[in-house]
Amino acid sequence: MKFLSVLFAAWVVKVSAHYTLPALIAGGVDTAQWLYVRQTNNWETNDPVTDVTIDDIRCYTSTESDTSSTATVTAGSTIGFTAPITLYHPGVLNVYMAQAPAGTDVADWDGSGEVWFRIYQITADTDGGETITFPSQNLAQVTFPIPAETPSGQYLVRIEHIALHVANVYGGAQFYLSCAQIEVTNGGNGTPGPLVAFPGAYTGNEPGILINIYYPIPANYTQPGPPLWTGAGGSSPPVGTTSTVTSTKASTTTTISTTSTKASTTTVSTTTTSSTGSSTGTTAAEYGQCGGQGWTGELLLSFFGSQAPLIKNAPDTGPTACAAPYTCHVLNAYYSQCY
Ligand SMILES: *[C@@H]1O[C@H](CO)[C@@H](O)[C@H](O)[C@H]1NC(C)=O
Ligand SMILES: [Cu+2]
Repeated sequence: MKFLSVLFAAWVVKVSAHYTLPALIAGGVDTAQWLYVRQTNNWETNDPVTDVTIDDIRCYTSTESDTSSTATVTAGSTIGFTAPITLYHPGVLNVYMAQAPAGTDVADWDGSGEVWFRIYQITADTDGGETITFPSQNLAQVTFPIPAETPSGQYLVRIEHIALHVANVYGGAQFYLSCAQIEVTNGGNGTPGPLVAFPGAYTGNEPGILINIYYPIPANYTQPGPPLWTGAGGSSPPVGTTSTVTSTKASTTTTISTTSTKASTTTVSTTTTSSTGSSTGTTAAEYGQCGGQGWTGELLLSFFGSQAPLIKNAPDTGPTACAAPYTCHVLNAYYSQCY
């Protein structure tokens, strides 16, 4: 048994870490990993960026120096990213675009400068302090439209999932991100903005980045980033207002401008971090520990559902279930908590 525990510990260190967003969805096709998406430093480790002031917050390619093929997509069409290991942490999501300077192939461009505009988000849902939920959690893919008004040209598309499970301290938020290379065709005459730089867009002190999502439960949530750009000349109109879309292009623009951006979320959920149901005879109270390395094999079970039988023999040293109505959530490799 001791040998097994040691083996499990090593396994956890190697593979417990996190996730990546390595593949572009374009033309309705789920393309190969790292074909149109620049290979990120964490392609093996899956580790996040936690320092918003370093260049890696842009495309996370400092050690890979990778460039990719460039996918051709039509303005107004829907593209996306897949996450082979689902976005299993509670967090929020942003998508940014940046146009390569005229005459520069996007494959030769690093995306530096105040060039990034934000086109899509999946934020957190709050209700005044009763609950906070994260609709992007556990997604295996994320799709979103390229605004129809986007001018034709070559762009980087940067997706980031900001995991907030340990964001209660500065530098605790975890940025899982990658950049795809696309060429937008049949574009419009919009002026994307406002523009921000990476690094520069975030200080790390934003209320949506430096936040304790557990206690007290936040009454409201402020999505990090500049206002969304969904077409036309400036930033998006306030949610709920009607915008006049003069473009003759597809109705996509109208939809985005006038409805919640959540409408186009693809909800593909393939894993669960809940471990209620397994039992050691006792349950943990609210905010109590219900798993983690050295606690039980339960953490591994939640990461590797199909491989669970392999680890059933891990020693139980504490409760793995939560008192009703709470459920067990994996915060990191070492700690799972009831809430
Ligand atoms: C909630 O709203 C208040 C008042 O606008 C603001 O100060 C605070 O930062 C917000 N909290 C979050 C987590 O966004
Ligand atoms: Cu993680």
